Amino acid sequence: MNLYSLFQSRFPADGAKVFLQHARGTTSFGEVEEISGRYAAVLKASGVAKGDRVLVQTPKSPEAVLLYLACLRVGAVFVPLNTAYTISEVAYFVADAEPRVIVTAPEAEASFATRFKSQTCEILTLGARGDGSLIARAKEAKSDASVAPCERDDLAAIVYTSGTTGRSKGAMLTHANLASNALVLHEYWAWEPGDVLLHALPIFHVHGLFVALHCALLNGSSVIFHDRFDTAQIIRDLPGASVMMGVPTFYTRLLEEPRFERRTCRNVRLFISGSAPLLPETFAAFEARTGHRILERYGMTEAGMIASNPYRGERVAGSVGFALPGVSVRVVDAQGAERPRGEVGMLEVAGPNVFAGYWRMPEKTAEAFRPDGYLITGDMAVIAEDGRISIVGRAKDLVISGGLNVYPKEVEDCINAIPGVLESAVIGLPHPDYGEAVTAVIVPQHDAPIDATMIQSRLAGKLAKFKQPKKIFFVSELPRNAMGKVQKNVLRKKYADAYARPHNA
Ligand code: MLC
Ligand code: AMP
Repeated sequence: MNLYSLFQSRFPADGAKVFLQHARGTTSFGEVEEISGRYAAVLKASGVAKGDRVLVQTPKSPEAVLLYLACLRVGAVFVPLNTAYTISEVAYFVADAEPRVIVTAPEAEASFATRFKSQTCEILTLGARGDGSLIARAKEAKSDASVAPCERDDLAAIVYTSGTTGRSKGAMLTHANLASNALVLHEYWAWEPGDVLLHALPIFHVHGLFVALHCALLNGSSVIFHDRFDTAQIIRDLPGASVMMGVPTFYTRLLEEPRFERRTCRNVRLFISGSAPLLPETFAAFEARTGHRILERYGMTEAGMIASNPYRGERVAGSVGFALPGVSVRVVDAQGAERPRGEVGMLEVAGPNVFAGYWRMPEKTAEAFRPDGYLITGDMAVIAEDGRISIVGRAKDLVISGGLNVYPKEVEDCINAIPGVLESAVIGLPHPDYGEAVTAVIVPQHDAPIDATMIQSRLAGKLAKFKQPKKIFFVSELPRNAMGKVQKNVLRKKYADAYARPHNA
């Protein structure tokens, strides 16, 4: 079944019910049907057929949500990109995904047209205010009421995740992957009629796009739709919401604000956190301030949501709860042998939520799976006797900053290419706002006149801002083990307090 048909089957009978409530007005469920049908007609007129990729790098807007739904309706493969990516980064995704249509912001149209003129694809635009050529054409189009029939394995989206090798991989997610995960979460988190979701996450990642929006769509719920996370606006709108989802940074930022209090949360029944570890201190401080125990869940792009603390049972700080219904997990040793309960090992997962592999990378797909079909997550975990899971570390060299993944290898490659740099190591260090902050430790070539400002300016055009190091340290050599491997744990220890707040702050 097409995922859109599943949503459609749950839309409220009253088409006037508001789906998105946003700064420029509202979008009703009736308008979702009508306008996504118009966008679908525009996409088809641009030559998009089932299976074609539509690559989208636009600011967050209600229209961008409808564009996603339009892609589902056509059976096209939605390829969302972080708005922070530079055009050099986008060029990689365009070459890899070979989209039939690219949708970008109006202000980026000229540079996209120049850069991608050799591609056989059409460029449409969609701006933050609902402007752009997509919208202009949609106004002239007749809404296409059809929904492409889909098989289980048909792709709904390709979501790029960076890799430990520094090259991004496109995770292929099927209609069945997304539908199964959405249905399970909707049930597990006990969505109720009348629930209102406060949405401040970006919509280019699984958290904001799939986890949050799919639950609301399945519930026929209204969504208070913010274009970004802004603490003051959240405090203003939270009293009208019953569910909020966020990365841990959302919760630490709210706690920084004295105006955020129990009264602000008077109508909320559920706060959910994920995408990065929620510190037990944040969990405790949030409960003390609001009376709410944040429900932490765990997932990854390749598998959607994997585990969650229970809605009614005990929510334990530092634990991500239990494998979701229909999802199997196990912890294994370095050889892949299953470890007993209570022991640390690599977490592996299987189930209908697990993706169909990496786009055009069969060897990377093979490396990601065990022969029996379990996906190797790269996360280290313990499963207790009762099945409760705690994520205790990462085997993959990855930094998660404010819920955004940064692969050190990609940043190191860029730094090492700068003249005057001998080598570098990029690490994540504890940060009070972002959880972890990207940090570079650089060995200059002998007497090379390089400094942090010069390195930052060289990285600016190449890497998205969130991947750029927040601090840079220079050393004469990197610590290595007997095998010659850089000991990042030694560096993490040495610079552990680099972002610590002064005690009297
Ligand atoms: C923005 N900046 C960041 C950053 N976000 N730097 C490091 N880490 C981040 N996450 C940059 C900005 O470009 C800006 O640069 C400067 O840092 C300060 O910006 P800010 O005002 O702090 O940024 P803000 O816009 O407030 O964004 C912070 C944030 C945002 C945490 C609200 O990054 C965010 O919404 N994160 C959520 C990411 C997410 O959805 N992850 C889910 C992935 S799915 P300048 O130019 O000002 O110097 C997944 C699976 C799962 O992981 O389990 O869910
Ligand atoms: P992504 O590749 O962006 O989907 O990020 C997935 C990764 O985020 C996982 O493999 C984990 O390392 C991390 N992650 C997500 N949720 C949690 C959580 N609740 N606790 C710890 N790590 C998490």
